[in-house]
Amino acid sequence: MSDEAFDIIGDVHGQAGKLLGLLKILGYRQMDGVWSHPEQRAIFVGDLIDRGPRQLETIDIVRPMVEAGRAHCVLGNHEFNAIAWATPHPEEPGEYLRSRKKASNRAQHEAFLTEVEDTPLHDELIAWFKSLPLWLDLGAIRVVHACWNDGYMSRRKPHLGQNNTLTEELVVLASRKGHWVYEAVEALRKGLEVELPDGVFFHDKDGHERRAARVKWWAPDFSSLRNSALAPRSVLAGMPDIPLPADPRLAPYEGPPVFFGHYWRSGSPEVMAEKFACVDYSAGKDGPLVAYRWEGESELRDAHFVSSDSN
Ligand SMILES: [Mn+2]
Repeated sequence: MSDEAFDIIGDVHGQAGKLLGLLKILGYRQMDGVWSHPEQRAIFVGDLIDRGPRQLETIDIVRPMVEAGRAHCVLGNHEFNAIAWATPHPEEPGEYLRSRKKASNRAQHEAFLTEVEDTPLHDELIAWFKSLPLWLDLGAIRVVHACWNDGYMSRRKPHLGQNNTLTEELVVLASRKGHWVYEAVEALRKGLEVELPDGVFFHDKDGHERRAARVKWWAPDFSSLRNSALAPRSVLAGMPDIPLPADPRLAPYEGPPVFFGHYWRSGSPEVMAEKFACVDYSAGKDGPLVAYRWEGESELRDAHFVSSDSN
């Protein structure tokens, strides 16, 4: 058991106003220019950037906290995309690991680019993103952006930099569809997707036929597709009631509580299960920024969530 206490803070997505509001509610104060708390340390689950109106201000709050040892921050899919956007493609001259030719790639990254493109700060921030760990295992708790998966993590561990960071080589491989590193990074940042048996499909909320389902990796068992698929209720109702195909990646989780972000939840914050709390309540859209105040408990409780105002 750790004698430390942590506030695990959800995806900020450039909403510096919500972040400042939440830090104040949590009792943080500026000390020598760094937001600090006498007893707590903060942990950010990633996705600091994109979407919101105050990108640099968000980083200017979080980065000094991390550098002063007042906070940890793990890498989110938006930071990963920012790295890939900024990294030249090794085999295609003029291209980048995340293609700049695709309008949707730029649109998703526009708020950040507007504030940093063509400035030296851009390179500096990309270097900082590369210093963020993919996951944190603090003994008494674990933190990852989207998905804790022991199999993927142990396979990647030997290839990672110190402190579970991406290496230059991994950034390239993680952008190569079909490579196992790509799949591992996708899973950790976005969640686990399972291929359905031949001929089995369902319709997603837009009516598209889907032959793979995203699963709740925190599910207590994976005996039924309907019980472990991550989908709106209306979609679940139309899913075939079949057992999930056997998949070595799907194993019931064993370990200390896991905190994560990523899932754009809404409504009143509540734990997913005894050991699992998602702290993303859509601050990037119109939701509040949410934190979970962890004070040593091994069974997580709804009453420990703290929310900012929604603006
Ligand atoms: Mn996010």
